[in-house]
Amino acid sequence: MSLDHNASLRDADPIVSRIIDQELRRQQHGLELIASENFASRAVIDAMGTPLTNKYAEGYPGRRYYGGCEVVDEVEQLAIDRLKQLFGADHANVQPHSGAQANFAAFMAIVKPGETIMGMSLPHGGHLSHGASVNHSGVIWRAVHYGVDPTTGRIDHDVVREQARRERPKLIIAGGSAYARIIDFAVFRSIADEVGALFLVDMAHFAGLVAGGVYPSPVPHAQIVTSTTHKTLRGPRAGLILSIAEHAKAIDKSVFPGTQGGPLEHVIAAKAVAFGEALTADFRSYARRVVENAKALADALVERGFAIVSGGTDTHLMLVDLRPKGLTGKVAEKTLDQAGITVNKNTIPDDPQSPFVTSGIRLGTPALTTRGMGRAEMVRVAELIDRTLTHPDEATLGRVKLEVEELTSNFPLYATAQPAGRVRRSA
Ligand code: DSN
Repeated sequence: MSLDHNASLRDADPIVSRIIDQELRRQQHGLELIASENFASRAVIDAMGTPLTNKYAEGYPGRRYYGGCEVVDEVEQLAIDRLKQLFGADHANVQPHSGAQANFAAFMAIVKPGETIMGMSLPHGGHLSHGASVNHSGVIWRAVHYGVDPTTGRIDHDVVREQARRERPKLIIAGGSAYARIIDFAVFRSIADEVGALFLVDMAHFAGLVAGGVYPSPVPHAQIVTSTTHKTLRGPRAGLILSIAEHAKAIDKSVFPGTQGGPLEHVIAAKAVAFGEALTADFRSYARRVVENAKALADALVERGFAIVSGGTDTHLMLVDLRPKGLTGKVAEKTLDQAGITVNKNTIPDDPQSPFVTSGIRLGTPALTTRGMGRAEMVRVAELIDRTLTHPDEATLGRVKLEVEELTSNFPLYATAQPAGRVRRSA
């Protein structure tokens, strides 16, 4: 370990350096199908690894509690401006450290503790931070949940309306982490208006698809929209909040000083880069290909006897019901991992198994699409998944792993990477 301030990571801390290199190699040589993951560009990663991490900047651009903020003011304002332009929002807060932080700050801004919030249930595809009992949001607020229709696997808006009329929530939340279909935001807003609730959309999963014009925007319908920045949006690991002008002050106060201290300006700089990327025509083409690939993967799996909840997907993700194959999500995740295919086990609606076992896996195409893979590769991926899960013996796992390496080597990732994960040296 060296304290030489100018030493490279490799020289200063070879242990951490080796671990980062190992993770880089894992990402380069594996098939990444986790629906919430993606590969940020070198530019995004570079922006994060900069001296902006050194700066305290509590407050907002032009209104800080520290001196020396004129430079980070510029980068934060740029991120705000690009984000507002990207989604056509009145107000943007780019400081939330994560999606869960964004949700907590947003809820605190508009709902009093003890009041009722209504979101999608976690086992039906919602999110922990939308009032799940194990999350503080389920303790601070009285949380009620809607699910999907057991036969269609889709949200039944009439059922949601009835439940809202009964429960009279102060906040209705749409969005989640494992729902593959387009959500009708106009209907949700009409339900919220009818019962006197505010409407919030958590677009963490599909934000990049909205930015790319292949998923309807929630911004014209919801008073508040939250998101992460690292999933389909392909930015750094972090969060954001958009709102109508009326809630701007309350949102800002709730993020800082309400729930966070100093903003991570190096991450905000990386958000600015990602929002700039998402404003390009190339990003629109990327978003379109993500959805095309997801449909191709779902179709190819169905052809091989897999069941997809709701019969398919409109987005970047799908939920595979493994019961017809006699497998659990836990076994499938572990087996695929051994073949270099990374997925996550996931509950399916009304899952008979526990969340640690599950009857499903969730698959997504944002990361493989970033590598440049297309529909032909999705058919190959479905075939590799099928082979692995049908014959999980050592010989098959070994052969599939070799084929995964061959496939991924045709779509290089961070190809000119420097040692220790430095994908390019910053000045
Ligand atoms: N954990 C994320 C996901 O995988 O969808 C949601 O926050």
